[in-house]
Amino acid sequence: MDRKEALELVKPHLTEHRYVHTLGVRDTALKLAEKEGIDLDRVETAAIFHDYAKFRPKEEMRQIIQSQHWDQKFITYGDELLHAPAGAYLVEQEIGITDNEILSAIYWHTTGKVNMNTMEKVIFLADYIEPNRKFPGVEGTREEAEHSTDGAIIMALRNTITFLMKKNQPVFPETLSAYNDFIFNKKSASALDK
Ligand code: DGI
Ligand code: FE
Ligand code: FE
Repeated sequence: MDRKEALELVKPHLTEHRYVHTLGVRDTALKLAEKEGIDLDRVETAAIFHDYAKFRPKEEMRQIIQSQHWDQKFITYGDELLHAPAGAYLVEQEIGITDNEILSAIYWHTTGKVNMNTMEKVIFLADYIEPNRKFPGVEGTREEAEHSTDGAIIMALRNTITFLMKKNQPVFPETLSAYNDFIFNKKSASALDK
């Protein structure tokens, strides 16, 4: 599938704002992928479809997670989590994407996970730092991403976990595990330690 076709397929499923975000994720993911030395075409496809299910009815997404026997905590830890695993299912069913790495990058793009592969990292981070994102802390994370993909993911996870805790919301266990995993595997001291 070429880029133009992929964009035409995703567009009707998104609002204008979310489409612009998707283009930002695509551009940012391509830059990160180039730096990390991974396949650009597949990263681009994952980026274009990462929020495919964002506006699906919540009940439909819950049904998918139930019928696939996926971790039911995706249903109980907050509705914002539904579109990531549901999106992986729907792009396989409706778009015909069968590449498991692309599907996994979509599945985990909201929560992160332990032992992320490079494509999962690139999509997760690009979603957080793409140029249209405006939330507090994003500037520092963008800067760190210039030096270290893992370092920037630690910052993104920390910001998200802190944000959820301040709002008295539950934190998906795999998100906490991802944070611990990156901290344990951190290669050297960096701006993060200051
Ligand atoms: O879909 P996007 O807006 O582009 O971004 P996203 O897929 O990262 O979703 C962001 C939302 O997900 C935001 O409202 C915070 C929420 N979120 C991220 N990680 C967790 C989470 N919510 C819960 N409850 N637990 C998490 O671990
Ligand atoms: Fe998303
Ligand atoms: Fe997104």
